[in-house]
Amino acid sequence: MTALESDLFLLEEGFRWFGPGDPVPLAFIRQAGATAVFTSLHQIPYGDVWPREAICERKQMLEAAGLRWAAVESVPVHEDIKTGRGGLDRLFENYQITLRNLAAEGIHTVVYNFMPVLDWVRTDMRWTLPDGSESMHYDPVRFAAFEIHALKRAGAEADYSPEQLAQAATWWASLTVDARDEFVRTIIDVFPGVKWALSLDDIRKMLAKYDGIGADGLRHNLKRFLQAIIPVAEEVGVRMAIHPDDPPFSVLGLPRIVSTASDIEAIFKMVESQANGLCFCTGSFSARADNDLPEMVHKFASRIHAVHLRSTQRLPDGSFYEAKHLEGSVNMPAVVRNLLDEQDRRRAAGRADWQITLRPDHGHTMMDDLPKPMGITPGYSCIGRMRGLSELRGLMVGLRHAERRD
Ligand code: DNO
Repeated sequence: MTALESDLFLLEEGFRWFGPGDPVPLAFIRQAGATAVFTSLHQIPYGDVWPREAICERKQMLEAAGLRWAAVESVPVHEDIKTGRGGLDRLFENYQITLRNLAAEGIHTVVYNFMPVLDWVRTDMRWTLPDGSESMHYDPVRFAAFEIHALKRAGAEADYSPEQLAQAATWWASLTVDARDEFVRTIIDVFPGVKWALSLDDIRKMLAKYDGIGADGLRHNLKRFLQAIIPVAEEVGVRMAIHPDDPPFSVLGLPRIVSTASDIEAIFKMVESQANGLCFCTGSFSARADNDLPEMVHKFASRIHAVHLRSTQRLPDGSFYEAKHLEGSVNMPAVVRNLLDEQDRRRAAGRADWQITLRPDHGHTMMDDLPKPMGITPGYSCIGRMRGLSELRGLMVGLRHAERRD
């Protein structure tokens, strides 16, 4: 805890780290002012047990750098669990053992998502802003070009207007073969921390596994997962935090069930337990105009176990880009106010785990990071995230001082 954090009871400041191969070293994270880290053992294949020794080794690595392992992001959920096919008993058991091993090492917060096939989706990882820094952008027209002209998904046309279809065709026709390849990579290579080198055919095969599943089927499979996992999480004191869909609407004709306030309510009801909670990601939720973020924080407060703070700017054509952390469509002061209030409630209740940890989610690629090759995971440049974290820290300090004046 920094002096500021302990004096003003700010939210704990975290930073994501992709492990020893991350071009951003732990020393930089500490210099950015963060005290906590969100990390994962990316080297372990989805569905396998995380051995206790490997967890311990990572934890010691962080502690040697003066940082705390605040949350695992993520213990990935195997696709067979989402589609409900294959040897589920073994997968559930492995996940349970992983939770036990994490708890035994003192790691009590686990982020995961239930997005089918792809994790997050953008159509441009290097979208230049007026100041010359780079952001990430999602444009439905370009996504239509991907689905229709590259992936050739049957029925994809039905998800777009005639204008969008025409624009997509024109844009696709304007690209060289190399530009098309690069664009396709942008869309399908988005699994944080791993490079799977998936092909379009792999994506087609993965999509086919969701044939006939639909939103109800996916909910059923999430409920089955929660019923298997949450009792163990409760027993060992682990808090599971589901990450919302990014973007929070259907893509590739796939169901999305973690996009709105009513989705979250439904998930909480699947298994009523404190251990069945949420990673509140303002960036993901904010890409939808009907999500009232401060209200959602207020409503779900007690079940928020991890926080990602960033903002998106929605544009009238249905596209959005990742804005500066305090700009864009998110009312960040109101969100942070409500989070501080929740943390105060937890502290007043005498809870040992009162501290809520945030991380600045994504940042712009800017300054000295700009000329670096794509070794930087899109969105995870050091300087841009440090700027975001600094702005968020300033916001928290300002809110705390305003309270003291009242
Ligand atoms: C993107 C991230 C997500 C998130 C996972 C959690 O930058 O917010 O990839 O880590 O969806 O499981």
